[in-house]
Amino acid sequence: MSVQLREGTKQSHTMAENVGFIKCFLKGVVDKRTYSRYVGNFYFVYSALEEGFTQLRQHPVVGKLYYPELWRKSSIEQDLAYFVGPNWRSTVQPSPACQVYVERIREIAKNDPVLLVAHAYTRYIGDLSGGQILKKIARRAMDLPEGEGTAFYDFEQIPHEGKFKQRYRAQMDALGLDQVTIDRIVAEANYAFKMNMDLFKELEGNWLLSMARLTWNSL
Ligand code: 1FH
Repeated sequence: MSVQLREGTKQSHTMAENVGFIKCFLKGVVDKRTYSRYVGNFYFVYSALEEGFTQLRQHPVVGKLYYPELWRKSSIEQDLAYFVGPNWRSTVQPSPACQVYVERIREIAKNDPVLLVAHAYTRYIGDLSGGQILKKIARRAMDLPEGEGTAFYDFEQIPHEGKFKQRYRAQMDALGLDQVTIDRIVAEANYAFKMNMDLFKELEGNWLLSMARLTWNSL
């Protein structure tokens, strides 16, 4: 199943990399305001995902992928405190695309739990793969001091990201799922990629506004 997930989402990955906000992010053009919206949305996404895995800890399939060392909620809380300030909880809100994403995670946690595997794969394996590159870019783009605002990318309880990914893939392969279920999970992973893209697209609009505002203010 791990191979089918990788092959089956390759195209979605390429598409996601090509969203304007991400292209700019990769070039190092991102402001703190847009970035805190980005991380803020992920606070709600990971909260829903991790709540789902907590509730389903005893589930015969989903319970086998219970790895709290992957969880991002508390690291994102640290980053939001840095970017937004101590009162971030009263200001940070999920965007419309974020609400769709969160609702989908809640719905499948309730009605079709095996599909949560697709969401964990898309985010966590992605975080473990591209995270270190994104961390460097974020630090450089926003001129962040060492160790500030990048907790999102640090897996303190996972010393070897590559080894952990291998273990995780092996665990997915050992779930013993039938082909119909695997196909449904691959389809859900592509939907997860699409919802990520929708989040990035929203930010693209916000980012353009921020840049216009900056330009205006410096005239
Ligand atoms: Fe990725 N990704 N990713 N990625 N990614 C890799 C593998 C995965 C980037 C780099 C890499 C996203 C984004 C970016 C996944 C999900 C998501 C690998 C490793 C690299 C180097 C390939 C390997 O091991 O052979 C970069 C750079 C990104 C920014 C442009 C977003 C779209 C994630 C989904 C939401 C997943 C699931 C994998 C694992 C594949 C596998 O099964 O092996 C990214 C795009 C990040 C936009 C932020 C914004």
